[in-house]
Amino acid sequence: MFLKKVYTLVFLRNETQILLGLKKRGFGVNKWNGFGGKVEQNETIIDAAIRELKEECCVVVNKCDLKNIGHLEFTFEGDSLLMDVRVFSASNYQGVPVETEEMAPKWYGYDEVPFDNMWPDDRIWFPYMVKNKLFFGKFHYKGFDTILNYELQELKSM
Ligand code: 6OG
Repeated sequence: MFLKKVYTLVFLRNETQILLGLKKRGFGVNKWNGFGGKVEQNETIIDAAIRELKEECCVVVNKCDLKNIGHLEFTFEGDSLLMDVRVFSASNYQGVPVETEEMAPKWYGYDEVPFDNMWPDDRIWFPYMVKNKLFFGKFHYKGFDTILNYELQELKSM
């Protein structure tokens, strides 16, 4: 039996670039990733996505501009936690991303994404996001560097 916790993960994107943040503390420290975190009790997933993006890089996004593009499940050998991560993309937002205590933001061209300094799963599902395909993936890790097995599929709808 797994203890499931829901998380958000938001990527700001335009035609040529994607915004990543270097995580400065906590889970995934020193890795580049999208912006997000745990959905709190009595909070909708969308509201959590908006809150975390604002907290982590001071950008405001409207509900209607957040597209749910993917769903990822992560489990770790010997751990009962199942991280249920809802992935969003937005191209309309207000403000300029700035560094916070949690994240240092940086725009990357799609051909210069720093996969060597990201979660290993990203290399596998990013191509779906870049090609605007909806996706569902499950990744089982040993430690934080090794994927023991995974499944990934394109979805027709979320
Ligand atoms: P906080 O603990 O900072 O939320 N996250 C992952 N993202 C990717 N790309 N791969 C993983 O592989 C991940 N595991 C967790 C979800 C953690 C943030 O990190 C994401 C959240 O946005 C294992 O509150």
